[in-house]
Amino acid sequence: MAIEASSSNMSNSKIIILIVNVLYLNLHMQAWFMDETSGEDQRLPRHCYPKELVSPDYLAELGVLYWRLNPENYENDAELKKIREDRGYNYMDLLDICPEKVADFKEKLKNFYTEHIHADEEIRYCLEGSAYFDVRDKDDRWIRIWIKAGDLIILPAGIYHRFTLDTGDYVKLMRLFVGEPVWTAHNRPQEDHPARKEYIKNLVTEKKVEILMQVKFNISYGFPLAPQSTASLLPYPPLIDKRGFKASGNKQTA
Ligand code: KMT
Ligand code: NI
Repeated sequence: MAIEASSSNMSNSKIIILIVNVLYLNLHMQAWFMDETSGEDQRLPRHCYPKELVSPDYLAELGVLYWRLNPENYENDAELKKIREDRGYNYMDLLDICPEKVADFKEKLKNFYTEHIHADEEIRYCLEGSAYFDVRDKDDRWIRIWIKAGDLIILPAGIYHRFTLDTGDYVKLMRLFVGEPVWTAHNRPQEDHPARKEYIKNLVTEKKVEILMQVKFNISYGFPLAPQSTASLLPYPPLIDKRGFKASGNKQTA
């Protein structure tokens, strides 16, 4: 009897974990560290074994932001409208990517999958299908981000990244931009590019977190503020948000 009860409890808790997982995966884009030794097709997931999932918080630390929206309602979506207004995204176009609709498909995909940065944010809203954005983390490891219908993703200026379709071979994307779009890709290495330098400067490193925590501790316990040498690492001025990235520029078209 006791054994029966505990085994049924066990299966209940497994079911709850499963439900929580399903809800979590539905709420969040999935992201994971890639197996970089794998020579598999780039359209395959390329998980490490065992899988190493990446949290939304870690992506935010890299400056990668996302929203889950309703892709069916993109023409009248108040949430999308607000994001566009708040961030100044006054340019918009739509792009279908699949072998049938893109001229020089192979060449384009090859370029998209070549590691690069941009001088501005890269903003993509997936309306149909799915695809992968790969971004480099602080230790230069590849993180694979799986975008599906409803995922709006923002990659910060200066982050090394690349893009590929998955095995579904189709994605419909909305591209957003502040002002006249500039899609120029600067292939790696770009360590001297101003956007790259700015990105690196704003990255919240372990060291910065340590110093920030120390300063918080000092303030809480009435010790003097951090010495001058650490001032440049502090979030003031200019004010930076939790992710360590300043709000995006305010370029506007006339
Ligand atoms: C880019 O810069 O256009 C890319 O990284 C590919 C993303 S969507 C076509
Ligand atoms: Ni790009």
